[in-house]
Amino acid sequence: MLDASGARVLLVDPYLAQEDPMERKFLELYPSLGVLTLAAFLRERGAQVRVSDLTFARSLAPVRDALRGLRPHLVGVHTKSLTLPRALAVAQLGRAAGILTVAGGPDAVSRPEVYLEGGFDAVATGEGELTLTELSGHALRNESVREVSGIITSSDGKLHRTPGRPFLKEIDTLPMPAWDLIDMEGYLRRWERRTGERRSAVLTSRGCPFDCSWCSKPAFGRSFRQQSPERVLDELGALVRTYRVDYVRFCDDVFGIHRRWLEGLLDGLDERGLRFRFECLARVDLLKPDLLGRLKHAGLERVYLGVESGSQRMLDVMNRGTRLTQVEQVATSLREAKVRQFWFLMLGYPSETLEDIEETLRLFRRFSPEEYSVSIAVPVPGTRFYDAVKDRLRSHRASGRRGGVSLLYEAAYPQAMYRWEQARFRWEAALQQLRGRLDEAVLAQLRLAVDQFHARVATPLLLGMPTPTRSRHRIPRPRLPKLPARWSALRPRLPAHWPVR
Ligand code: B12
Ligand code: SF4
Repeated sequence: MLDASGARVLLVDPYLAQEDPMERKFLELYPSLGVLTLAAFLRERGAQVRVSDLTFARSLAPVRDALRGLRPHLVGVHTKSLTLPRALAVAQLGRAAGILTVAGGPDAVSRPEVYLEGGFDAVATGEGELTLTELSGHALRNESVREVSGIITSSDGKLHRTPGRPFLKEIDTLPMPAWDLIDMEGYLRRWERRTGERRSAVLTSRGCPFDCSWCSKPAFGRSFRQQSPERVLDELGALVRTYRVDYVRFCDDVFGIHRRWLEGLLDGLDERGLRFRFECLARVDLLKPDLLGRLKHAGLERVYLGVESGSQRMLDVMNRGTRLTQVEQVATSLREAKVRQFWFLMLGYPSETLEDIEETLRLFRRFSPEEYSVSIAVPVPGTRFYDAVKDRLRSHRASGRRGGVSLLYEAAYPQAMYRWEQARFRWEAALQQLRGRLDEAVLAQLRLAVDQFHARVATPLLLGMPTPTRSRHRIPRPRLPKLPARWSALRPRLPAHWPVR
């Protein structure tokens, strides 16, 4: 067994929530399970580990303090594309102190050259537990790390990649995340203030066997390994007992792929009397509608669904492997089981037309999920999508701060068009909120007004067409229910010169 006894290791999660407008708005804060598992693994192998989690920090001061206090042999930095500048700043601190500084995690693996040029000594590829343990031993003994498996280094501007490591076969033996090394209470209090619940994240598996062409899976590729229900129940029990967690987010790429596993977990929750509410991410082709009743009873509150598009053609282009009929079945079953559904939708994927977007909006209208997010497709380095558009990138910080909000490559339509389409989904969601409070006929009129504005004004304008009458994106005028008399004043009045079919 690899050993890191005597090594002092500082792990840094360079995320600064204060600077992330999305986080400030939606407050989706969970500690990085990758960092906490690495920390626990190293500790089990004899290293002295400290975690500098910058989530609630306002500067790099905690890293400076830890460098002075711990005098680590190795600094390991977790990376996501959002945190690139901060990660590079930490690398500079490590380098200035003469400490071996290693980057790992999704972004560094996708573009190692950026991290190596930016001051890191090495980038760890794939699963980090064994690599980091070996690197720590080398750092302690002041040995060269150049031939350690699973890393990339550079010399004379050339990258040197050592052979990768096989994935851990047995993930049941992984230690529980080192929650004690971070401000767990800070995370939980924040959630409690916002939702009244003490929320935490749990991972029951590693990897995903599917192959959606925009998805970045730099750490685990298409491998899939699942912890046993017993191991997961132990971790859940510890969170409930030690931290009084009462809401769990299962962070697996796809939760509950196998029916027997899911049944085992549900049985175990009953047997151990574990009570909490939970949410998870599922695929429409794998969610088991017949288990929804049991899941709801066990505490299932919300399911995140990667619906992505209402156009089957686009789902096929994305290599999603799902059918619209499955979306329809699952959306209906969730509604019947009274489980909230959160749909992820994506606009702006290559080859998508305005008609595809219209189909997505129609699907959204039909099923009106309780929650949703409509993002603009983000080309993440290392994906087939990124490779397809890399010559058309508008920003080198693809998937950076404005990821999902701004258009990051030259797509079929101008950015303003996608922004407007996003606004149409918001409008639709707002109308659905008004259901029950406003008459259906009024809602239909309001919907029609926006659809007409879209077809006759917004689309031609945003696509740079000279006059509204030349719009190619006409929409059929639906048959509307008659307005009750008291609402007739609200009937949208279009300017007299507008073309009316
Ligand atoms: C749960 C999750 C979240 C949660 C929790 C985030 C968090 N604090 O970790 C929430 C919902 C808040 C979230 C938010 C975001 N996420 Co997220 N998230 C995930 C998800 C599904 C699981 C993460 C996880 O726990 N993985 C399991 C652990 C064990 O794996 P790991 O972190 O990769 O770590 C292993 C290795 O990478 C390596 N390693 C990692 N760090 C280091 C460091 C060193 C030194 C070494 C040696 C090795 C090493 O060893 C670890 C153990 O083997 C992943 C997808 C995935 N499957 O990883 C996306 C993912 C990480 N998220 C992603 C993104 C883009 C985001 C956001 C930027 C989205 C946004 N625009 O807001 C934000 C970033 C916010 C943040 N806090 O950093 C992308 C990252 C892509 C990229 N290249 O950056 C991923 C990969 C999803 C995807 N396929 O696109 N996310
Ligand atoms: S998007 Fe989800 S289902 Fe598709 S490959 Fe990525 S993790 Fe797997």
